[in-house]
Amino acid sequence: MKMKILSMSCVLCFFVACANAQTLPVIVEAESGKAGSDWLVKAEGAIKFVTTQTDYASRECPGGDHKVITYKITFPKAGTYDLYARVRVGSEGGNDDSFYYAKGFGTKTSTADDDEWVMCNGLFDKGYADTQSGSKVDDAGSTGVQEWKWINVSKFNGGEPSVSFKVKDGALTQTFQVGGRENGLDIDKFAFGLASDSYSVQVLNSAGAK
Ligand SMILES: [Ca+2]
Ligand SMILES: [Ca+2]
Repeated sequence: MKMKILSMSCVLCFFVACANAQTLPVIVEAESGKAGSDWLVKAEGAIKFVTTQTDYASRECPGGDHKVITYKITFPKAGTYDLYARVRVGSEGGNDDSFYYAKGFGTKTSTADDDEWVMCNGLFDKGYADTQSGSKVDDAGSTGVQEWKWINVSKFNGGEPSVSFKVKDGALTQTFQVGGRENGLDIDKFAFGLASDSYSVQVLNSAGAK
């Protein structure tokens, strides 16, 4: 009987260890990229973020290199990753709530209509706020404007079908680009998390925190 209890507790330990083995998301500070001239880096307290100075150059794509930010990201391992974004929509709500992200890794053409870029629009009432710290960011969520919030961009159709990002062995370092669309949207950071895992607001906020 004692052996049985012992082996049961071993099994429990094993499951707890597995639960803790979740791969942490890769955090990409929005202000860490090579930004085109339309982007401003701002700071509020400990938070640094980016925001576009002008409204649309195009309603289908960034519309110019001045609207693009380029990141180099090294992933810990191969896999399919979801893209998350931590954003804050301005007081004009539906006029302050969109950006573009590249449809897959690599350097895209900033003026290439919509086949190289995904529109991520309609964020004004989406997202998971910091107050929802235990909530899993498994979809777009529902939170208002003028507060920081996380969105699983890869699980949200913001005007165009969303995409996930495939990382292969031997090619762990990748180029990723985003583009400005509406002004009034602040972007603090992005995260790439394995599509097979889910992450709470708390985990997304604490991973890579500095
Ligand atoms: Ca605006
Ligand atoms: Ca930031």
